[in-house]
Amino acid sequence: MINRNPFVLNKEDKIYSIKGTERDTLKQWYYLMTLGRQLDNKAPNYLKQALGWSYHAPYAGHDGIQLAIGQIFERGKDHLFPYYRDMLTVISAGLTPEEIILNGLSKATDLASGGRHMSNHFAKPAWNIHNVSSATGNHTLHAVGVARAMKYYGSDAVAISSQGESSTSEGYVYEAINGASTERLPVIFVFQDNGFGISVPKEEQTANPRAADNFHGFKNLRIIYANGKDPINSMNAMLKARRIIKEEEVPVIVHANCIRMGSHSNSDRHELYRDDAELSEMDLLDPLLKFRERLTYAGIFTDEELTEIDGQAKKEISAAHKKVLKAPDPDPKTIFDFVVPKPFVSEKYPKGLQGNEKGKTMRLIEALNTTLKAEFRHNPDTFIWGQDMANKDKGGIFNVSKGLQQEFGIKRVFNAPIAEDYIMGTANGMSRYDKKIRIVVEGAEFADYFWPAMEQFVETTHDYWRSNGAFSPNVTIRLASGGYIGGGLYHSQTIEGAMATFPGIRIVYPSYADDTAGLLRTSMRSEGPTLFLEPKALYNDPASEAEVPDDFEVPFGIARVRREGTDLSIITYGNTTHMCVKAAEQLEKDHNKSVEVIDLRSLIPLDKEAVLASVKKTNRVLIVHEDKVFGGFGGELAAMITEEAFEYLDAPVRRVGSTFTPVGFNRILEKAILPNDEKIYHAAKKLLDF
Ligand SMILES: Cc1ncc(C[n+]2csc(CCOP(=O)(O)OP(=O)(O)O)c2C)c(N)n1
Repeated sequence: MINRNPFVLNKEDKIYSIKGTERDTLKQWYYLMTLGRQLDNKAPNYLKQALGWSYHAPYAGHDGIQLAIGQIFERGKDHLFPYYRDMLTVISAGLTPEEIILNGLSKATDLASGGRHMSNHFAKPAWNIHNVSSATGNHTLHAVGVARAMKYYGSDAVAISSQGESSTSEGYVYEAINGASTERLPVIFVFQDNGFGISVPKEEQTANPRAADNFHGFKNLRIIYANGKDPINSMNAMLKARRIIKEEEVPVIVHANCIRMGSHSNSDRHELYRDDAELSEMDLLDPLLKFRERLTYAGIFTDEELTEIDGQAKKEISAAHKKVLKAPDPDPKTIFDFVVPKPFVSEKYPKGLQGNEKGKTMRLIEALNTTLKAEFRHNPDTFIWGQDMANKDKGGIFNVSKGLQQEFGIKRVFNAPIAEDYIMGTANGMSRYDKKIRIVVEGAEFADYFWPAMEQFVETTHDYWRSNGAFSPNVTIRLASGGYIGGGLYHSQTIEGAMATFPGIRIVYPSYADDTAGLLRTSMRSEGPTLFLEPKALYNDPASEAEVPDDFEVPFGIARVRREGTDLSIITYGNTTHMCVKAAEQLEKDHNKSVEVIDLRSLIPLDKEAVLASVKKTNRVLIVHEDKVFGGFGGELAAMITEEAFEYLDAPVRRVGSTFTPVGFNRILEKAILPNDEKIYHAAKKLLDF
């Protein structure tokens, strides 16, 4: 039996030729290539038989470069980000036909995702072969992130990212290559150029005939061209890339010329946009046949010997096929498994004390700053980056990160380029290196600038579920949020309403210094992503002051009763918490009404029990938040209350929030748009009178 597993070459100085390569090595390569091609040809049959594999993108024509990527990948050390066409890449890296077919048929035991992610998205997390997105090419950012960790921890591993040439037009690919070049990171970006993005020829996609040429201006970047159809040439190119990374400490693009022998995928018909002449040429250029011809022409193998190897591969596939047909399908009961990892559980404050803690009195900004520092001391594998947040004595535009770089150094505390997607994507990537790593990012300078990072935010919310629990990015995303500063558009928005629609994220929104410290600590010690929204108007507001014990921790999903009452419940969080307390106090004074104020602190997970208990006590409820009423988080709360406590209600559930407009710059406009004490007071009074 031929050993199909890759032998770790790692001989960067080696240069291959047909005649100068050991016969055994050539035999293994041929075996991998014929095995891959037979599986590639067999995949569509599964769909025809209604067994699965409904998405298959054939790789035929990319044989050389894919063999080479898999061969130079060092298992368990390097990190590989294959794309949907990379079947031979992962076979060459060591995946078995059984593992490939399990993925194709979306079985429960599929290593990549247990049937959750699309077929042809191959992965083996235990070997650092990552389960990548369908958003084509966005794993370039993950490769850069993990490479940042390789460099920081002094590893000589490399990150290999693979994609087609058309997806290099995506902005995030530019961000990835720009960043890898600036930071001089060990990444090999492989562009497999088959001339098409589905039906679109590359000349309609990109400025240069070779997409890699678009990146020539980067100082710390090398570009290598390879014949992606030829395994020998491709091996030499990939080894050269490794060699350059070692010697010059710069990232490398390997631009591999390939052909696409088939349609883009099984839902595409290339005869609709390619003519007969072009299609018939594909067969003449078939890389597997060419390799076979070279092996026999050079007298290394006879035709019979190669046919015998074809037969061995066929047998292996047939055995794998039979096994996979018996493998279990995913169980529908498991859909709620692995949405968000279990959070850090506080031993000191298991019930989340309600405000009697003793400690230094601070404002919100100091709570953030001291907790960040304390956690950086607690866990040496903690990092933070963001825009304009760390340069000598300047600790960010709001001073939250003041003193961090001086104490923890520029390798743990640093500025990011103005590229929000890069900030998020490299955080996701870096946390793939080791579970012990914790990353805090300032996701954007103002929450309103976070939108360019949305695609990586979505990615980050998917990862845990999509990988069937194998990976979740340990990232706290801090965002200076909200208005009341006369900031106008892009400086006043609060975005939790939109963000809460994504399963897979925790969202917290404190409004006092103690909760800020406690929730930040819990976020930074937890596995999985947390969106940490900071009401920036309160950073220096004395209203946010509270006593903060040194080691304070606040569990997620526990609301805090800010004021007890019996006549009306106000449910709120963030900036409006303080306004609700004031309105409640005024109602008591003016009308002798007892108003309860519940500060949610954490939106996901939500303390439903506390909300429902309060509603059942007061029978009236007002929901208040700064975000827009239309499409805001309050809509979810209102629906939940009416569904689960309708019989306790003596009045309709009402909401106060901002208008369905952007937030205006002039203070007169801002006041008309955002909620305030007065608006809350009147809405509460109406409900009390109902
Ligand atoms: C962000 C994103 N946009 C669009 C798509 C749809 N799509 C899937 S494959 C593809 C073409 C990609 O072409 P290329 O990068 O050249 O790779 P190839 O499929 O040719 O190997 C497109 C547009 C996608 N998957 N992701």
